[in-house]
Amino acid sequence: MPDGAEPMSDGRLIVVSNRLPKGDVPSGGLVFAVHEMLSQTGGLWIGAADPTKTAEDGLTQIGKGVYDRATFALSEDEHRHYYLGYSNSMLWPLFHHRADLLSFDQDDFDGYARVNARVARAIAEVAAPGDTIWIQDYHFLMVAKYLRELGVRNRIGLFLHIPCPNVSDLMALPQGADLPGWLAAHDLVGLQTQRDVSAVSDLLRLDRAIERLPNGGWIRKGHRFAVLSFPIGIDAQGFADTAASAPELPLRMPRDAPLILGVDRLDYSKGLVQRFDGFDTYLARRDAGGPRPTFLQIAPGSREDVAAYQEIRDQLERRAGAINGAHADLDWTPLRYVRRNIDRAILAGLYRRADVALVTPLADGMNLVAKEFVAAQDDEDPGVLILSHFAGAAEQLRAALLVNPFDTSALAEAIDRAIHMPLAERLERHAALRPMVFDQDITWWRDNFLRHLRGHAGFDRAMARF
Ligand code: GDG
Repeated sequence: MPDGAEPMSDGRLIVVSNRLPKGDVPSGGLVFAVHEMLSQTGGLWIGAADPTKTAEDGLTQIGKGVYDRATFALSEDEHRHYYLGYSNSMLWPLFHHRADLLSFDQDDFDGYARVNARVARAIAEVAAPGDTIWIQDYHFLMVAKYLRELGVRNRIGLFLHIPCPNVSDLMALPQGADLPGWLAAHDLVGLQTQRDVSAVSDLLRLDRAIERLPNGGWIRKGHRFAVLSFPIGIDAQGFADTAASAPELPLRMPRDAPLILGVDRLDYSKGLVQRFDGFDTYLARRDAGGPRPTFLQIAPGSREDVAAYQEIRDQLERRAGAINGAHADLDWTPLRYVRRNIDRAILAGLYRRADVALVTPLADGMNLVAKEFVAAQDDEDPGVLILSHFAGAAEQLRAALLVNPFDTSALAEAIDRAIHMPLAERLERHAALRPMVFDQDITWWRDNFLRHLRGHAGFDRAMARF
């Protein structure tokens, strides 16, 4: 058992994430996953309140139910520095290997540290011995460190939803040398892929106070911790049911025309410009008498206060206009670009109707869209998943058509191949993908992580796993 941790326990689960669900049905990868998890286990979910003029310590309860919800306060200034600044203009680009997009500002880091310290104080106040604390994502990398400084000895886990930086990325982070120490304050650091585990192992070696244990775990100043991969899943059965009973789709296109679908938060990490370029190349090369596909890209805007997001939005709008300008006809609009948020049931129906899904991020922790597409398919007549090597999901979904998203020509070829793929090959690929999505679902992910964190499976055995 790791030092400094409470023994095995079944206390309450306390989860911290930046966002809490606004209404009853949350949208977005992380929020939906945590909602699914706490709906079954109960517990307390802590997230950021809407920014106000000033921010005070403590938590405000905002909902009681199967699980409780509470917010910590955030001033407008802190929102700018902690959320838009350090989290989304420093850590997000850096962890997605985009050091060219970093914006350096000492006030951003100070705001981040201040908010992380406030969250730690709030948790320390409500956590009882035996409670398990599960921190979600890159917004709270320093919370465990502050909790330890406050004397909190509970089990603390971190799950990082995004990819891990490599050693050379980290050199661009002014606080890079401290990151291994922040990670080491947890009992368990969960990552999406084995690739991320290797990257973090390299980072940990940068800190001389950290040593590798013979059983595969790590130790820093007497505190043992583990770093393991837990690929996140979806509620596959629930999503499959929603897709199979989806309402009629408001799509205006011939029934037999192929539908190619992309669904992404509008983010530069998702490879949307390269994807549009790949489709453009496909259109330029296609046989005039061949099928006339529609590529429907759904990309609701996010983080619109960050300059890099405004830029990618402008760029996409220009590309979409140019592509349709070059290839559209009186009775055919090859590219449809929808920036509004689509209802989840309609979305599920679109996945099912789609013949091809284009999931081509340049870097992505996991990518739930790839799994949702597989879950939504008709098992007798499945569509084809085109998946980037750089999505974490590619480690599990080997039977997809794997592509290099930077290679426009390869993307165009994959689209052509997917559109023409015979039923036998589609069935074979789908049969290999399906169990990865249905067996390693959201419940599997949660149970797996918590079992390792709480030590029921034996912490030493857990650490020996890799
Ligand atoms: C982070 C990591 C990791 C999208 N548009 C609409 C809509 N969506 C839903 C999708 C999917 C979710 O949003 C997006 O999840 P992703 O996993 O693709 O990406 P991120 O938001 O970047 O999530 C990622 C994830 O955390 C979980 O660990 O997989 O790598 O970056 O569920 O369906 N949903 C609705 N309307 C839309 O228009 N209803």
